[in-house]
Formats: sequence, structure tokens, C-alpha cells
Amino acid sequence: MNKDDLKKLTGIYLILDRKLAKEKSYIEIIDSVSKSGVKIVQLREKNISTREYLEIAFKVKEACEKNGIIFIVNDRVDIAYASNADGVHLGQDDLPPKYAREILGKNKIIGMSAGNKKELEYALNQDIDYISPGPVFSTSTKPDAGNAVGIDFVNYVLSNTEKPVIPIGGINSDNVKYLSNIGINKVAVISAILSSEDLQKATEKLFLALCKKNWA
Ligand code: TZP
Ligand code: MG
Repeated sequence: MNKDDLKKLTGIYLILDRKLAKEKSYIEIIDSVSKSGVKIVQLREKNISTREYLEIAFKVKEACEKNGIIFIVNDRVDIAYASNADGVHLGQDDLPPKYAREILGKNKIIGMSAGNKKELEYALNQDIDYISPGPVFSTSTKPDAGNAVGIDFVNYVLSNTEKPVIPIGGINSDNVKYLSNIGINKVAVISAILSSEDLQKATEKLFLALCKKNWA
């Protein structure tokens, strides 16, 4: 996919998190969600060695490629580069996007989180390809994520940029309508899918709710 098409893409951005994936293999997870609306997968490993991270990245990249899914690495520009990922997601404390761009090149996707107006302003002044406001709703998946920013902040982001906006944090099949109603076509989730017994069903349900417009 050309990264310029990212804005038009409708779908789920699934973040792979070992804690919530429990014993399930990432490859099985990707295989079971890829036909149900997951269009982007992010690998988000914590507390493992660089070599281990890279080994996992190679495998996840292969599974994503096979399933036509965009593959993003969280935080680590070195791992994104070495695994030839489609891009990297950076937090406000990670390597500044300008260095990530120098390393990865102009064709790779660089995404950035923003949890308030100041972070948004910083992000929008960088050479990035999408922005993730959040946490939109409260979430226990990332205890240090800060206070929920709410739909109003997502609306504020939408009115301040033409870049793709991919909200994150506490999003599920019940509340996603508040986002699709304001024009959001992509959402990033962890628990809404990974905490379910049936990953495929949970993905379908979320995707359907995301695609459904103009809810009452
Ligand atoms: N960044 C902001 S909130 C969050 C991250 C990684 C966690 C999202 O997980 P969930 O389970 O979809 O709320
Ligand atoms: Mg980060």
C-alpha cells in the first residue's frame, strides 16, 4: 500500500501486547483477525532484548505481508529498520520523528501519539503520517496513559489536521460509534480484541460497528 492511501483506509489497527495475548502466538492471532477488518498491526514489546524483539518482528512482518496487513513497530526505529517494517509508532518521549525519517526514508509510515494540545502541536509540526489521540476513554491496559481525552479532543484533532487520525485507548464495539459518527475510519485497540475468547468474532463486531455510520 502507498502510504498516501492511509487516510482512505477503513479498519482496525491492532496492537499486539504479550500480556493480553497470553499464550496465543502472534502468527495465529494475525491469521485469525486479518479477514475480519484488521488492516494494521503494531508490535509493542516491552522488557525483552533487542535480538528477541527483532526475531519476533521478522515473524510478525512475514505474517502481515502474507495477509496484506500494514506492519508497524512501536517505539523502536532500529527494529523497524532492521525488520523492514512499514513504519514506526513514536511516543512523545521516543526518538524525534526527524531522525526516524532519516533512518527509515520517505516511504515509511511514522505515527505519533498525542494526549493533549501541546503534544498535538508538537506532533503536527513533525514529518509524520498519522496521529493517535488518546487515551480516548479510560483504559486499564496502559496504566500510565494519562486521563481520558474524550471525543472532544479527537474532534479538535480532526479540525486541526488533514493527516489520518487513529484514536486509541479504551475503544470497543460499544463506544466506537462515537468515533465513527465524527468521521473516524480507523481505531487502535488492544483489549477489545485480545481479551476476547473468540478473536475473529470480536474483530468482526468491532469492524462492523466502526463501519456503521450515523448511529442514533
Ligand atoms: N496508548 C494509549 S492508550 C493505550 C496505548 C498503548 C492502550 C490501549 O489499549 P486498550 O486495551 O485498547 O485500551
Ligand atoms: Mg512509545
